[in-house]
Amino acid sequence: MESTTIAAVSTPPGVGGIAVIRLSGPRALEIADKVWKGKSLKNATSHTAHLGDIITPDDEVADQAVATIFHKGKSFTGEDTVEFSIHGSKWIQREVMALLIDAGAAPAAPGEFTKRAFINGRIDLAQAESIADTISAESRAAHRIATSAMKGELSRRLDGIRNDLITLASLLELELDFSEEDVEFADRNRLNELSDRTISDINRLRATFRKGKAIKDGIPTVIAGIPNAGKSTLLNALIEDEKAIVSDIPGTTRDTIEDTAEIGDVLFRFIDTAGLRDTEDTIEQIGVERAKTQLANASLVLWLIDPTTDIDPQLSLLQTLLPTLPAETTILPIITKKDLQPTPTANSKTIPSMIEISDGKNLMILPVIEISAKTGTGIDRLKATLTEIVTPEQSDTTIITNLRHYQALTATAEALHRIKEGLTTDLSPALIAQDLREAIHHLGTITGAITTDTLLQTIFSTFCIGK
Ligand SMILES: Nc1nc2c(ncn2[C@@H]2O[C@H](COP(=O)(O)OP(=O)(O)O)[C@@H](O)[C@H]2O)c(=O)[nH]1
Ligand SMILES: [Mg+2]
Repeated sequence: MESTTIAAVSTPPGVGGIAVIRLSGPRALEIADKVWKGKSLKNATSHTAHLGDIITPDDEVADQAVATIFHKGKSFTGEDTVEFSIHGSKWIQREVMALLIDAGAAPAAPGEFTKRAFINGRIDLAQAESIADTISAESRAAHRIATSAMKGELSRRLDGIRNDLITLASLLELELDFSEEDVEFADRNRLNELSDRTISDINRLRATFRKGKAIKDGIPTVIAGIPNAGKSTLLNALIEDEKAIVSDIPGTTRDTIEDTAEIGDVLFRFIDTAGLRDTEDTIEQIGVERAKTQLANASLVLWLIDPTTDIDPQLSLLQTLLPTLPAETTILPIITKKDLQPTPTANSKTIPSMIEISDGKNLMILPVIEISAKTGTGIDRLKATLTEIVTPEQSDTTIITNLRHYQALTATAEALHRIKEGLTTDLSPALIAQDLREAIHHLGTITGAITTDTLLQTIFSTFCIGK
């Protein structure tokens, strides 16, 4: 149990209608009373709010405020907590903080309230991390994933897996104690079965990471194609702003331009790129290289095809780029400028409804979406398609978005694979038990059943002050 009482402004820096200062620790009520004129806060019931004045030691009123009381064991941190809602001027915030510190409180470190909630057993580590994710969520989908983890869904799933492993480990340990007598307490088939089940459970979770992270940060969606295909016009239409310069001069966009938009609950990070072509202009060349780097990290590629000029070279260019894209990347071919008369090839005046591209091994047949970013035709249809592609399967609500969790799951799976291998090679129970302990350890680091000071320091130092 911490002995200090900490205080911090929990609302964002700057001026607001009100600001909230939190005070948490064994002396919270006593310190609060020192700066308070009104009903005694120490004698107040938990979960009650009180109007009063915050006063200086000279009895001068610093602000009129509302104090909300939460008693030890019933508060977020698990400690006695007072939340002062004060007027949100910068001066009042500074003044009230100074008064609380004079009265015996210490300024809270980043994430210290949440860290105390963890240390006092109110939440586990994965839940604590998801609080930070909830605060930074920029779309309904990211928020949904974070709150599900915050409520403990991920933790419950991991605890279930870990408990199974612990049961088996204790049977194996028992066997080691009786090693003279050649008994088998831990059924090898069961151990093998459990390893299989756990590995596939863990792999299911691991498989959600890429998508989970993309949902959290915004799905990287690269808009690419030849110069003048209409990329910047489409970016502006999708983000509903005039962020990128549009002109009929090929090579106008020479750097990548990014912005996000929430479409159907999901945040997309749209990246407008320089048109791909061989160019003598050195700055444009750098832009083309940057476009290629973006493509190499894309979840989605909107490949824009200009139908007012021959489309065949535009399709071959896509084909050439295909091997540089991640295997999971989804490509959406989009024919632009639907409002204009197309001349797609020398021989044909009609637009194909499907295009075929091949990466050398597999032939992909992709449906074509036609749009006019200028008139808005097809933009809703494109948005609907984007949402369809990325909406997470409803069947699996537990999604990993945190690299630390992903790495711990990977290490757990590796230890389980060693167990399986050990079972087939009749490895000694002592060594199998060792791998099992390792699997349990790695899994435990996610929820914080196993932690170190350094780990806690790393996690909570990324939080903001006041959380
Ligand atoms: N008529 C028409 N012109 C378009 C459309 N989209 C883009 N353009 C024009 O095509 C030119 C190139 O557009 P821009 O977005 O800068 O292309 P980028 O080089 O691919 O970024 C500009 O003159 C745009 O106004 C469209 O849907 N219809
Ligand atoms: Mg452009």
